Amino acid sequence: MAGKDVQNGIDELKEKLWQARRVVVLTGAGISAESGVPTFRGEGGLWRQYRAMDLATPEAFSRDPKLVWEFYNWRRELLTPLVPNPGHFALAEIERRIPEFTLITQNIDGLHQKAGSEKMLELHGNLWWVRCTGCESLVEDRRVPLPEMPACASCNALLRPHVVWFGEMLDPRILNAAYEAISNCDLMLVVGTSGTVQPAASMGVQAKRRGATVAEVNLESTPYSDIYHISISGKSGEILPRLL
Ligand code: BV8
Ligand code: ZN
Repeated sequence: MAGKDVQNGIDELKEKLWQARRVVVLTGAGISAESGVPTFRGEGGLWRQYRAMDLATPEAFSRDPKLVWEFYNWRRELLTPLVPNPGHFALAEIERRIPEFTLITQNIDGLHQKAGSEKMLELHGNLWWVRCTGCESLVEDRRVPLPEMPACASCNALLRPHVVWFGEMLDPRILNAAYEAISNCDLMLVVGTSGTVQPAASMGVQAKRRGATVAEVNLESTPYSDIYHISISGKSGEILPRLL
């Protein structure tokens, strides 16, 4: 996308953004890429000879919980020194200026919270929280790495990462809150997601169907780039601050 088109896209999006009352933003791995977090489908998405998709499943965890915990401990170690980038901070600032704002993220890295985002929904859970496979107790545990085969403090059953694996249902309360926000927004901004994973991938189209203006900010084009009203190609860490 030539610089002029990018600037036109930004100008058009800016105008819509600052006249909107209700804004929803959906983010994916791309918004954390400039913080050094490997995206799922980029080359960084690999760990040893595994693809993230093969390990982020309940089947992988029941077959080899030790291997799956090694994968999540690797991500926890990798994330520890990383910090939010200007794209995260720009969204936190937009949240403060828009009357009704909801951030919906597919990411589990916690960088939005670190950047000051508060009105947000984590569709796929959070890497820093663990849940007991026995008593369902849910705690934030920032030890890096976690002990091998971590056990629940109260019932001693095996803990699992508090994330949504492929093939698992999303938390219905979180999903309903996301659909509520999407159904009533004036503008939806979709940032840094390849639009591969459901149900998040369909949310932009759902917003459009309900009459919202939908804009995309993404490094590459996606299956939705020609469907949304505005599509800006570039790095979210460079584009989003230009909206302020
Ligand atoms: C569900 C947590 C109902 C774990 C994640 C066939 C078989 C099996 C399942 C399915 C199937 N067909 C559909 C499904 C459902 C499945 C699915 O969608 N599969 C896809 C892959 C086909 N979905 C589910 O299973 C969901 N549950 O549907 O429940 C159900 C239940 C039972 C039975 C039937 C139905 C659960 C999905 C949640 C999975 N968990 N994460 C973990 O992280 O370890 S998803 C994972 O992928 C991350 O959360 C990530 O965010 C997400 C999506 O990826 P993206 O965020 O889009 O990242 P990606 O790398 O793909 O793209 C990055 C983009 O950024 C790129 O476009 C790139 O160009 C761009 N970019 C890069 N740098 C920048 C940038 N953009 C801007 N600036 C930059 N600097
Ligand atoms: Zn327990």
